[in-house]
Amino acid sequence: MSLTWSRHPNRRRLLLIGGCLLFVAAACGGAREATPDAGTAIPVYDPDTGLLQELRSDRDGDGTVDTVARMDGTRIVHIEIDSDNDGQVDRREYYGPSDDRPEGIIERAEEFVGGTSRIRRWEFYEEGVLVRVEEDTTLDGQVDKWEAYEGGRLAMVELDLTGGGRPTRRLVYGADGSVVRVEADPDGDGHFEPVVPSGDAQ
Ligand SMILES: [Ca+2]
Ligand SMILES: [Ca+2]
Ligand SMILES: [Ca+2]
Repeated sequence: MSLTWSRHPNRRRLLLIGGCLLFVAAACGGAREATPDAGTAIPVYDPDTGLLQELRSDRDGDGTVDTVARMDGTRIVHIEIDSDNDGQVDRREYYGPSDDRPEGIIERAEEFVGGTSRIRRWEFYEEGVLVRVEEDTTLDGQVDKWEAYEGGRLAMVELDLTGGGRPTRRLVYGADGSVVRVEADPDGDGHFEPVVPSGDAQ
């Protein structure tokens, strides 16, 4: 079973299940290596309480730990991922308790501007499924892109094209992933009007 990390919620779910099983396997084997083999995780225990504190894994198999799950016993508190191997955390996922999943369930995630603690992307989950994303694509500290998901599917993207701090353009997506409607609110009154393609204008 692999610990490969994925943006896909269903694959992430597999990661969690896999991580817990690997934890059990590693604990039974008494693994204490400084660097985990690809696809395995190193457990780190509190020396006083004996409780599991971290699961460290090498997601890309380059011999360096890049993914650390902070644990409260067998439950994940958060996962930190260094996706570009520069020693700085690029993404942090926060987990909460779940009746169905003893390892916990993802509630939200943050992605950082390279090498800093500034957040560029916020993800929000319900029942482990992505429902909403906010993003600062221009890296000026202000959200300028909003995504809404339905059943894990991208349903709508809103964009701030004027830098005013609110959406002025809206893209509505169909079930097949294509854009079915474009709307605009150029005067910022919160009322969006359909954008008529220039070739269709009378
Ligand atoms: Ca690595
Ligand atoms: Ca990094
Ligand atoms: Ca921005």
